[in-house]
Amino acid sequence: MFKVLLALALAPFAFARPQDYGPAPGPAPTPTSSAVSTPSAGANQVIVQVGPGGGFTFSPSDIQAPVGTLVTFNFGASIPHSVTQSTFADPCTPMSGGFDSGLTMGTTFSVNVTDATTPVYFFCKFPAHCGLGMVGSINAPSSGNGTNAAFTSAATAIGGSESTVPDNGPQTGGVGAVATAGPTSGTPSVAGAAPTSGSSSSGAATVAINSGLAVFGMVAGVFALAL
Ligand SMILES: *[C@@H]1O[C@H](CO)[C@@H](O)[C@H](O)[C@H]1NC(C)=O
Ligand SMILES: *[C@@H]1O[C@H](CO)[C@@H](O)[C@H](O)[C@H]1NC(C)=O
Ligand SMILES: [Cu+2]
Repeated sequence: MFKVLLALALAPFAFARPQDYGPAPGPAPTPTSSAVSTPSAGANQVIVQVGPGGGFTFSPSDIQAPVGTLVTFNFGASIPHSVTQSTFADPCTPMSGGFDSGLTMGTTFSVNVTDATTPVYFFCKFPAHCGLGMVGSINAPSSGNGTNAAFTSAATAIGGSESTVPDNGPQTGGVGAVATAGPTSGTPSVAGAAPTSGSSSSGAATVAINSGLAVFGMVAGVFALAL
């Protein structure tokens, strides 16, 4: 009886564990961010929540980040969004040569800041989201022409007349900030620790570690049953 209880007690741990690090709805993302920044010794990383709380926003949306910063977008699991590079002049239109996560959910997508003097503007291509103000920027000027606020106003001015943008899947590259891979499954908590060992493998490491936790939990459950 005890063995069975132990197994039952361990089983939920195995499957709940990755979820512990998932995007927390409402005002709870603070533990996630601190869990992310603490282990990433020396590595510059900014985590951006995509559509937090079911809203049409990037949080934060006005990102200031020096060269070498990995800006990691954490896509929630509820509805698809994208982070698609555009231009100040055309907020809701993909930029030629820009990065694009493609529509995705339950994944992370990272860009590396390669030129801090070039403002990087981006939007979500899910129909209507850009016109609702689902846009953001990296290293936009804080005043004068090209601010994040002006960019957001330009997007909401387009509003319902936003044209639908086809989704051709992820596009690597970018201007001012560069993606080297498409979105990867997993949580950003472990990706936060990964930049020290490289960029493109961080998502894979996340999946491997989460799978490892699940396997550990299952093995522990089996051992308990065998006792
Ligand atoms: C980001 O790009 C810089 C070069 O601009 C490179 O030195 C650095 O290793 C890159 N960081 C990541 C995490 O890919
Ligand atoms: C305003 O800033 C944007 C983004 O940097 C730039 O593309 C545009 O040319 C600027 N316009 C003027 C009038 O300086
Ligand atoms: Cu969206």
